Amino acid sequence: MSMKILFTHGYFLNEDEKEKEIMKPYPPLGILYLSSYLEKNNFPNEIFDSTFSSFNKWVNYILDYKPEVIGIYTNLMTKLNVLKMISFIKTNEVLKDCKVVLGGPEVKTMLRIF
Ligand code: B12
Repeated sequence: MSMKILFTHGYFLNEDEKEKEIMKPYPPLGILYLSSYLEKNNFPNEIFDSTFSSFNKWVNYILDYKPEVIGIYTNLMTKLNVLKMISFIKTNEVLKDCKVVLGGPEVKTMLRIF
């Protein structure tokens, strides 16, 4: 039986006034690479791209999918949302066995928090 792996990030375009003016959002390349690499090596996985979504929709998705491992891309802009995501996961009974793995350029400061 394969593990339920989910990749996600904490960027919500709707919270980014500057980017809403420019409207040239970028795909989450890092997690897309990881996802395709794992898939190629027989680890099926899902991606929740939060860009056009909201925190509430993210919550509903997580509760429905119930990942066993969740990999979250973390950068300077998104780290507060990522902290919110982690604390949601860690305080939810349904997700109590879910392992959280962080990656991306802002992991070091997160280590100081935990
Ligand atoms: C292209 C780029 C941009 C583009 C596109 C941004 C985008 N949203 O995609 C533009 C020019 C728009 C941009 C803007 C900004 N950027 Co920029 N950008 C980059 C750059 C040069 C490359 C990013 C990239 O696509 N890398 C390729 C992908 C494949 O790599 P990756 O995402 O890092 O993922 C790899 C690993 O990190 C890891 N990984 C990623 N996620 C996960 C998850 C898990 C679970 C695991 C295990 C591993 C993992 O594996 C991946 C594959 O190897 C980097 C510098 C760099 N060389 O990395 C800066 C960088 C990411 N940017 C940075 C910053 C600060 C910004 C701005 C805030 C600048 C500003 N003041 O406006 C804005 C933010 C805009 C936004 N809305 O996000 C900083 C982030 C610093 C930080 N601590 O978070 C960086 C690191 C540059 C730097 N050294 O300062 N940026």
